Amino acid sequence: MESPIRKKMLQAFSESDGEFVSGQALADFLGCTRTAVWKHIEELRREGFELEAVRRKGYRILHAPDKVTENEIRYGLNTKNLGQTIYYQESIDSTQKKAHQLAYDNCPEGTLVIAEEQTSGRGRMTRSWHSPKYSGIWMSIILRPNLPPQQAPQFTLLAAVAVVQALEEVCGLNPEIKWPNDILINGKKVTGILTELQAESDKINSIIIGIGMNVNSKQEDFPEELQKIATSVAIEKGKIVSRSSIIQKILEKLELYYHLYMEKGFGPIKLLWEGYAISIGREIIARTITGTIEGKAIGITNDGVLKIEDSSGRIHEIYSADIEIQGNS
Ligand code: BT5
Repeated sequence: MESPIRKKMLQAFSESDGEFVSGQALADFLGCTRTAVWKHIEELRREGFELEAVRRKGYRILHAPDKVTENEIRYGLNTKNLGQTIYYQESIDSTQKKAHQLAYDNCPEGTLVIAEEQTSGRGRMTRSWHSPKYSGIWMSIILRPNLPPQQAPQFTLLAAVAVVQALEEVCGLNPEIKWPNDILINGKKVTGILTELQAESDKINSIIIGIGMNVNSKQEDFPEELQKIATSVAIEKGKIVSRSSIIQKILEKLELYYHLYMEKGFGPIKLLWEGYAISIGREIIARTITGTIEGKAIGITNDGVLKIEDSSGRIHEIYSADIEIQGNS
């Protein structure tokens, strides 16, 4: 975690909206000396913040670096809970793994675990998730809804809606969702979501939502086996994009839809989700742990479970699977 004083300092800059904040005002606000203010300003510079210092006016931030440190994310973040506690590491094995530990140790709800790179990023089951340094968003968020464990898979769909809308609003892209956890642009995967649980038999203790998004990777940065199936925000947009602004928007949307969900249930989320889903109405192949089902995806239930109608008219309910859309694998 980073220094609480610097956290407060960024809050002061954030509120000043690009205007100068005097050294004295900062010192008063932080309850420290002007020399201490100067030291923290230097620390921000070392982190890549570009700060202008003008005599008799004070300091202002000209440019925040594109890192995903606690400071970067907090500067301009508009949430009440989500991302208000941040655990950042330059390099980590898996943010998901760390989030499990923090959740177990009773960290505050909304805690965000984020890293510039993951050395053992993971997907569902035993799959790995390619997470190279600085080029993507590798993060996990801890929620503590008072719900039965069966409802947890709905959070994957809720998170998918938040991610799609963040990409629309921040980047002007039009991603689609492939049930349950893939976000695609032009048929290629830009984001994967991994929802995991700590629960007792009838009650969720923590939901850990892992989000992996390729942001500034170039096509040749992907390993051979991902070249044909993966894409990034920068590839689709044709330019580099700030990761922290996408993260902030995802956190804001997640908070919004989390509250909506707790107030009104899954219904409104389901409607939004359906508006972005590509698999619905298509012929698909669903590979589950127990076997393969082919048929038409006819929708999701009110619980977020996928319904497939096979050629004999039988309807299957699928809780978890890999989906291949026919003629568009
Ligand atoms: C997922 O699994 O899509 C969930 C990925 C979640 C990653 C996040 S990053 C932060 C947090 N910490 C973690 O350790 N994990 C979470 P699944 O549906 O099982 O898809 C995995 C498959 O996606 C792999 O087998 C590859 O084929 C493919 N893949 C791996 N890395 C990729 C990447 N960077 N971009 C696109 N596809 C990738």
